[in-house]
Amino acid sequence: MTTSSRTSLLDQLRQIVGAANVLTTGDLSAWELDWRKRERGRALAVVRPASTIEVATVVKACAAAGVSIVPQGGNTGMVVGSTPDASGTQIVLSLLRMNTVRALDGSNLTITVDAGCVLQTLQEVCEKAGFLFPLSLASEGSCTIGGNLGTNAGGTQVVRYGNTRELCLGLEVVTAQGEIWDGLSGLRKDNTGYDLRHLMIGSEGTLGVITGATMKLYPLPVAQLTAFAAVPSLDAAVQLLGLAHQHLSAGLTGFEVMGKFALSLVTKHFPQQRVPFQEDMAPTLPTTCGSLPPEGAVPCLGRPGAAADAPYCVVLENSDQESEAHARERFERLLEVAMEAGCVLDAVVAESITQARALWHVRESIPLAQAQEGLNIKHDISIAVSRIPEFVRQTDALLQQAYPGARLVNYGHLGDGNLHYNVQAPAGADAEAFLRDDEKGVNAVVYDMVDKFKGSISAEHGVGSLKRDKLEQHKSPVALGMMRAIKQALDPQNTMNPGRVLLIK
Ligand code: FAD
Ligand code: 2HG
Ligand code: ZN
Repeated sequence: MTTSSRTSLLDQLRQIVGAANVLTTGDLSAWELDWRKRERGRALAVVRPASTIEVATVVKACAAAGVSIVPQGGNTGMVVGSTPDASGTQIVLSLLRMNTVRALDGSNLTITVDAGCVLQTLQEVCEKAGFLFPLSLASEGSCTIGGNLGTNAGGTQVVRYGNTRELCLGLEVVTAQGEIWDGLSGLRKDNTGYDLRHLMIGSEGTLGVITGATMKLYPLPVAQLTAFAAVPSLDAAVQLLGLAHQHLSAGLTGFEVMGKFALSLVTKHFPQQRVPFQEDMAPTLPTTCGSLPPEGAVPCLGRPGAAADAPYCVVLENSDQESEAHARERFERLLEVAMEAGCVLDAVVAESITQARALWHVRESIPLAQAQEGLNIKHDISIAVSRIPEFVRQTDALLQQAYPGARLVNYGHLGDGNLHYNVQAPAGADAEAFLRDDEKGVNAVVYDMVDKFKGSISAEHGVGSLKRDKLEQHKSPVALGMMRAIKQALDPQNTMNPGRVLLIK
């Protein structure tokens, strides 16, 4: 790009969104550095439109200049998909100024919002109006609904409500050519040919820019119960999941597993948090095994010290439309049966919303604790739930043999068969050197095992640029061919988030 065409494009962009919303100088790291601090890019400019028309006009101007666009929401993505490459030629299109709630239709059980709406804001607006918007991720204070749709985010309520895809009834999209597609129908039935909404969801900004969305709402649950249970093995956790499905049916809204080492990172980096069943608590507190402020102690259901050496813990949640008493009775019956069956060693059931939040907070703090511990290798994988224990046994053994001392941070959404099977450098080792020297080898071990167990190398975080090469190796050539044909048809100039998801030769 010549200097004069660059200047001319920047002038056009300033006219479209206002000079204050075209950032080219100063510290742009909030837009240029990914959340995991894996890669720092350099943008030609960060452009912040305030409306769909502005997005369309920006996209048209960039397409005419042959300049590529990286759509960005909260920049909390895990796979280096929302930051520019190092060329200094890409526009970061930040949707954060587009944060209006356009309409809430209580009878249709839908809400229509701008794509830059922060997830937590959306949850709060819905709750105030008496509805539940169930998508829930630890990054909800900064991720946006556009980013959630772009990645088809999962989170902690998928076992009951599905991924973001299942929660979406309509989209508004600016195409790679700068046209506006209004698909904000809010219809629950519409079989009029190819479903473009589902093509856009999970396309990580490579097919167009999502500017608005119509999402499903649910009634608020009458009662919500949360337990933190220590289990003797992953097999036991899977057995507990089966019992939870049987006893709670659609009331089961969350089922998360956490390995002992993952929990120890929370204790280490956030010592103010009380993690139930950590060694220093259970044996010394015979009737209370984790005091969760501010209400105080939560009674344990098991015998004193029963959970001291548990290799895994589970957070499970039961939401009910009937009374609190009914829900609690059912939930405690489940835990009793599970203890009799030997698949739960000990458990605590939160007695208030504050305690429930504290238990969830422990689970949600794991990625943050892991980031504090240092750079790490993440594997966001899915395997049939029934095969997860065997996968972990075999893969743990292979990794320990090839990379002695590597620390396995294993946790995730067991209810969905989705593990965050992450690897941290051996204690005391240089994390950067570990990633430089061993990331490829570690990935090869894990992803070959994922193939062997017929799993997926990306369950919920997407592909971005970090896993693009892995996709080439692990996805079928037929599937890749169809994906390339779609990309070619919708974005023939390859200006929408190029280099992400697919390698275009
Ligand atoms: P960004 O990071 O800005 O973008 C993500 C991708 O979507 C990029 O490819 C970008 O180009 C594209 N994109 C963004 N906006 C648009 C748009 N309007 N139109 C088209 N494309 C767009 N993910 C999960 O699935 N489950 C979890 O439980 C989970 N927990 C997390 C916990 C933490 C602490 C963190 C930091 C992240 C977590 N994530 C999780 C990952 C991340 O939060 C999600 O991927 C989220 O959906 C990204 O939203 P965002 O607005 O930050 O998107
Ligand atoms: C979670 O489930 C997120 O907490 C983040 O998906 C996972 O950091 C990770 O590996
Ligand atoms: Zn996750």
